[in-house]
Amino acid sequence: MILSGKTALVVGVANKNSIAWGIAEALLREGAKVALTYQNERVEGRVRDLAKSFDPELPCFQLDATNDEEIATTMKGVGEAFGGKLDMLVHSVAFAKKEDLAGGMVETSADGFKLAQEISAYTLISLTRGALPLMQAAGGGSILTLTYLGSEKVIPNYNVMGICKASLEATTRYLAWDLGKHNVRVNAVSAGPIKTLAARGIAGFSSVLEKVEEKAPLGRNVTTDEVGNAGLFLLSPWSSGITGEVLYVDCGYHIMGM
Ligand code: NAD
Ligand code: 0WE
Repeated sequence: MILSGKTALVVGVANKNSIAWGIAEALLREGAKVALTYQNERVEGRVRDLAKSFDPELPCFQLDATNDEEIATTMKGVGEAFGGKLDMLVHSVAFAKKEDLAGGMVETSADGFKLAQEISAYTLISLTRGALPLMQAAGGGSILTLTYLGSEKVIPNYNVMGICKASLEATTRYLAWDLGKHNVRVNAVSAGPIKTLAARGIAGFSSVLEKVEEKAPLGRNVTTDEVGNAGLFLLSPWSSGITGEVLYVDCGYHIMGM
């Protein structure tokens, strides 16, 4: 098992369909010790049940990623659970107001823009800063975030999230540059559309899935397991020469021009 003796903190599990859970499962399968966070009391029960289904001892922490105190408390708890060392961090967090994921881009409010950027891009910086001392203690680390094609091509209605994902991908590169000296790598997986909780509220999501089936070289949509395995690769020593990269896990959809 490639990850035996390694430790990971996974941020962004809401339920069993979450991409973050697919990544956590892959890490656990390869022998890693994993800690999870849940955003608030609303999802706490579900996340704790998922954690228990794997291991009753699996550490879980409440973490709203925009709350610096909760980041500090989480990192303290992770340090205590994992002997002061952390090898891997997964950032699988995004949010925009529902009204900003439909209609005209030109209607986007300053509040909606700032909120989406703070949650969907800035939290990669704040979580990385929180995890850095534990990764330095481990002699280095690997950080993974989740992005989407809407960062570089227009996907109608993805709107402000597309701008946030462009910002997130640039953040990935700048953090990779900054943290290389600590042997910490920072990469992103650009996943194809998947029917998760974050996709459920979105009008016309089924047509996005259908378009991929029609156009992608593999003629189908990607699964959470496939994203989990690609995430595992970028988090593990198998990718030790890769940093600042965006890896597409989308059944090839993004290569098509028509
Ligand atoms: P999901 O709803 O399961 O996960 C989103 C997570 O973000 C939830 O666990 C939620 O609790 C968390 N979150 C939101 N605001 C937060 C905050 N302030 N603090 C802490 N956590 C917060 O949906 P998902 O599809 O698994 O999304 C995970 C990531 O994957 C997101 O970054 C999303 O943009 C990205 N992504 C999703 C798809 C897709 O089609 N589902 C495709 C590509 C990329
Ligand atoms: O990143 C995402 C979605 C993230 C997301 C989802 C929601 C739904 C509920 C962020 N904020 C919210 N806010 C809510 O209130 N994806 C990659 C999935 C997605 O969303 C789309 C897509 C795809 C794909 C929106 C329009 C078009 C395609």
